[in-house]
Amino acid sequence: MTATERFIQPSLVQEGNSGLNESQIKSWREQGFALVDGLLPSQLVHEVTQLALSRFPEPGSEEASHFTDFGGGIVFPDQEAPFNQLSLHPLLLKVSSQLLEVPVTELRLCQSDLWPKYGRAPDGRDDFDNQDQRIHMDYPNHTLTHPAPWDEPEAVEIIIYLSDETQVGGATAVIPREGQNDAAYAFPMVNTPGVSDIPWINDRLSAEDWFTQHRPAAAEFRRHLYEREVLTRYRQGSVLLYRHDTWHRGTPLRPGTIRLAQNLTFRKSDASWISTLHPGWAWAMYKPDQRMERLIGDLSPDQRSVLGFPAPGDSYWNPQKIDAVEARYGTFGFDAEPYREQLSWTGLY
Ligand SMILES: O=C(O)CCC(=O)C(=O)O
Ligand SMILES: [Fe+2]
Repeated sequence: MTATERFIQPSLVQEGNSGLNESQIKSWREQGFALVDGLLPSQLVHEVTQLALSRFPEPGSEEASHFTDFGGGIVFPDQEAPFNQLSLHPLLLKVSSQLLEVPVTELRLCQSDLWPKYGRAPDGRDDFDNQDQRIHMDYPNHTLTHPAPWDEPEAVEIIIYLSDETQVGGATAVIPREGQNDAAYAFPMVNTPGVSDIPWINDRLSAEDWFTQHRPAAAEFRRHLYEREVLTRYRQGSVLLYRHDTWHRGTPLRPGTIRLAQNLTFRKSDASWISTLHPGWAWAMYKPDQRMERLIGDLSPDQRSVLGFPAPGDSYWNPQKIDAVEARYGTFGFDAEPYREQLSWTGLY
């Protein structure tokens, strides 16, 4: 394959906010990913991009040269609304519900962070450098167990790109799964850093050196993975839908550039072994700016349920609890009606 053939272009989602089309769903279910465009409103994508650019160092600056790994990103819930709105955008919830085949109320947000990646020359990269990543799966730092068999997916992983690949490079490389008997995806999937006694190395050259020295058979297996890579030709607002058990990696950016990407995971509510990646809602409720409380007030009942807030009709609710929660959040615009309505429908009260 030539380099241009290895690039894949995003495909447009269905019109009228109807989410993914059949072939996008099939691509995610069978190959382990779908790269889509037109899902998210460009105005909101633009606002979040501007917000992020104002928070992170300029490319080429001394400060930027210290961003060689993760951390220091914007995490959910942020003090500014656009980031939170994008994290819980109804169309992200819709596509996750399409892919996992559960109602939105049975989804849980367990990651939303936005981080910058800066293009740098190849010299001086340490083991943890994220510029030229080793091929990997993401599950080792998300789940306490091992991903369930392929046809029982428990989570959707998402990258929202806020930059343009033709300007900054840094495509995500993905290995399309080729059917039930694809050796690359044979169960259990353990030839990835951070699993068993394989050290958590991020940099491609260091990681593959380690495999060559300590696990020659796995090194050979991984060499075949690299040969099968396809590259995402993303634009600003493109969305990569993938999985914790999809082989993939970040590839180098053009030196002197910045790439912004937001990573999210929605899991099924009963998959409690998939952990929330960042400090989470509880620490946010310790902030004097009351960002979490304001957010609870603003969200729809479906969006709240994705944070673990009981949905209307949940057996948690009774009139006393609804009154109490309304007393807590009423000043933030919380509307208790949908919760009351569903109570009366159950006929219990
Ligand atoms: O940078 C990318 O495109 C992918 C990043 C990634 O795979 C990761 O951080 O685990
Ligand atoms: Fe990854």
